Amino acid sequence: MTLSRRDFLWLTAAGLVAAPTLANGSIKPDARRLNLVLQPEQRHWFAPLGEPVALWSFDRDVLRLRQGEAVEIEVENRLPNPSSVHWHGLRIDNAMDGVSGLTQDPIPPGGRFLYRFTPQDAGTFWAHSHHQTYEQLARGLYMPLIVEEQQPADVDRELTLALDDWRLNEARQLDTHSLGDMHDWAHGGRTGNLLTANRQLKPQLQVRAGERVRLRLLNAANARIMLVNLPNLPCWIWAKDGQPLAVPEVLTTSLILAPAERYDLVLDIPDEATGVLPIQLESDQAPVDLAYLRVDDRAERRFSGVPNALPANHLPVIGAEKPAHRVQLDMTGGAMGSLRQAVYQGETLGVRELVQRKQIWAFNGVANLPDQPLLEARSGELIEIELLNNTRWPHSMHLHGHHFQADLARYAKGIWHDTLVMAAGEGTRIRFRADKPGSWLLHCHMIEHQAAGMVSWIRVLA
Ligand SMILES: [Cu+2]
Repeated sequence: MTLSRRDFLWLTAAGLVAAPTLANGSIKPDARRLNLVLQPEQRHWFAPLGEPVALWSFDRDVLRLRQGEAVEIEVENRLPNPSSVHWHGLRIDNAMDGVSGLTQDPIPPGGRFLYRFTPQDAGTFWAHSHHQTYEQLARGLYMPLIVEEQQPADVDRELTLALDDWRLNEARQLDTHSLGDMHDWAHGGRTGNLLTANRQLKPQLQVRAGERVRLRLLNAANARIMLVNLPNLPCWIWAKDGQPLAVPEVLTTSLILAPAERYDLVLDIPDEATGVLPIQLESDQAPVDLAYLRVDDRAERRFSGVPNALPANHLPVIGAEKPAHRVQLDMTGGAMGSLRQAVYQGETLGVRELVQRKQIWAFNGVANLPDQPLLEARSGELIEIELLNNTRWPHSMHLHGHHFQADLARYAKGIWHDTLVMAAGEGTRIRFRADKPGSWLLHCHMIEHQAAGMVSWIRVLA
């Protein structure tokens, strides 16, 4: 393999991250430079009477980047633990994907890492820890990431809601004692007892009657699948996982928002709306209010009727041709499952031994990251993976570095995903074209399931 000068620059940048002064010297003049800090946070959810809740966070609420604009993001780790940052849904170089142990070493406490990339796709993404993720996500180490279109979209206002589900203990602090709880890991993952939107309790977001609003929704929870309701609001799905729908789809039921999924919605605030309009989660009992749109005023209506599609991003085309690679991914394990044994770190183990090693799920009979990839493809080849959820649980399957299409009837044909929720017992074929060389994870984003075995990877060769 020959290296171009550009390749060489990437390599040196990756190698120099521990020394910021040297890293500074390697900045390309056209890249926008940003700093991000991973840090402890005190969140005053129960003020003025309660103690603040200790979380971990990025030092900004939302990261906004621009499509096609190169950035160099220096991440500084001021946490007591190592960490790394995954730019979920961005199709960037593998070395920048932020998967500790696979694409980089974790950033030690006090350390820095320089991420350099150019977002190709405009849309709604997010950044989150990809080191000890079940713990770091539960502590709040994530942030919405918006890549702006080159032309502003046809709306009066844009809002973002990052939804989360926290588990607090009786002292109203994060329940860290139950991190790693094997019962959670074998069942539906770690669900919580406090729901937030943008890390706030039932925030009120200002709108005006008559406005068209773009609402970006992210499920940042470890494991809770959320059914989101926007009662009495005319609403269309504009994009899923950062990729616009070719034809916006009217939303008539609640929206299934699984961990790590994002939707961009278009809402028309009725001309006669007043007061507060709830955004709710369906639950077994009464719906739970997550946030409110507070109608403060009235605007002249500028937009009505079915919205135009957002401009499509330039994704590799999925043709009708025969895929170069066709593999199955047999998903097994978990409570009430039929897993009897699995290979873990090269050794075949029975269920009791697996549980001792905190493993209880398997892909193709292997618990956790196998030595060999699920498949090896060349850049440009079409891949088909048949995902078979042979468990009693839903799963939210995420492929790194690529968007894919699935043949599930509940999605319009041609919708792109980087994360796909599958019901218990469900099967689907996903198709995508191998893009950038490197090692790309495929895992469940109900993140305890990943920790307990549901993770594999593909290798893309140049
Ligand atoms: Cu899962």
